[in-house]
Amino acid sequence: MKSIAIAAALFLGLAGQAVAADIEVANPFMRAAPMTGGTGAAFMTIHNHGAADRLVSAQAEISKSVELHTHVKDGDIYRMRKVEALALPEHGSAELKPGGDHIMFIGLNAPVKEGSTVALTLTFEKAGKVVVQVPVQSPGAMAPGGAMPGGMMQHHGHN
Ligand SMILES: [Cu+2]
Repeated sequence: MKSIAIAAALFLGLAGQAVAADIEVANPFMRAAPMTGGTGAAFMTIHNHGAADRLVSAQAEISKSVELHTHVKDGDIYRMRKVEALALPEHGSAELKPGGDHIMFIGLNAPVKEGSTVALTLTFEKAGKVVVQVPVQSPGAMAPGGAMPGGMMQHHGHN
């Protein structure tokens, strides 16, 4: 019984990590977003330990909609663009990071405060749903657990 309890604790208790089938989400973070009705963005590394898969959607309670976004170069400017899916190669990973692919929250129901946690459900074509607890960091955070002084790259800036 003891080992079962420990296994359950490991499965449920690891903050910021979720494993469903072959999917493992590491180092999720989101930037604090001050405006109700505004947008927010979340980032993470998704490891795929199985056959090729695709992240096809994301859901959260915090906003009216959640989209999968990437950045594409348009002349000298990088712009965000909605994508239908993010590819996960066989035994590969997808890195969602500022300036690249990300999860976009549109129409926030309330300000998202630094220090809080957002429950995000990711749906994969093959692996199914994975719930990730995403810690909220400073508005200019560039990496999990760290912040870029001065919020050098704002998500809205598309720079
Ligand atoms: Cu976006």
